[in-house]
Amino acid sequence: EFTQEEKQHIVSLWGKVNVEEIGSEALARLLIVYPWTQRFFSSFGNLSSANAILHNPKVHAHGKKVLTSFGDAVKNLDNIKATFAHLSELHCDKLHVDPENFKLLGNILIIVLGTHFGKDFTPACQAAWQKLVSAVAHALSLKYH
Ligand code: ZNH
Repeated sequence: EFTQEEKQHIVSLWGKVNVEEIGSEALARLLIVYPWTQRFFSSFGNLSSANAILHNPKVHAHGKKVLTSFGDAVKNLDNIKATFAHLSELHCDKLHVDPENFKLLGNILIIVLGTHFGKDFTPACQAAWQKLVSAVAHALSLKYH
């Protein structure tokens, strides 16, 4: 559960987020920092170097898609589990993504927000976002069986 103050931190920062820019950087960093995550994206073409990943148009498009979907959590802070129930099933049954990866992406997202927003990403703001990325990772893992 989020306090009013946490909700404010989350919503106000989200209002400044460019989902294309932050989403593509977060996914690219995931693939660079944790190279074993590349196995899920074998259809994305050239992922052979950090530079190739950073400039790969499919990585950009998918990063935007994932962060846009993440935005549904921001709009449904009181209802995150239900919001991601369907996507949890999809990632388990069809995509076979180990849920550990949701935690990795969440932490990478925090770092990208930190690099983009600098001092505006205050400790209190980070605390609220840290809670959010955990809640999303948890919600996405609930349908695993
Ligand atoms: Zn995911 C897909 C979301 C994480 C992997 N995804 C996807 C989609 C979405 C998402 C919306 C689309 C679906 C359809 O189509 O229907 N994700 C998401 C989110 C998150 C995620 C929200 C967190 C936050 N994912 C993730 C991770 C991984 C993944 C971490 C790994 C590493 N996904 C994936 C894949 C796919 C997806 C592989 C498919 C792609 C293609 O297209 O092929």
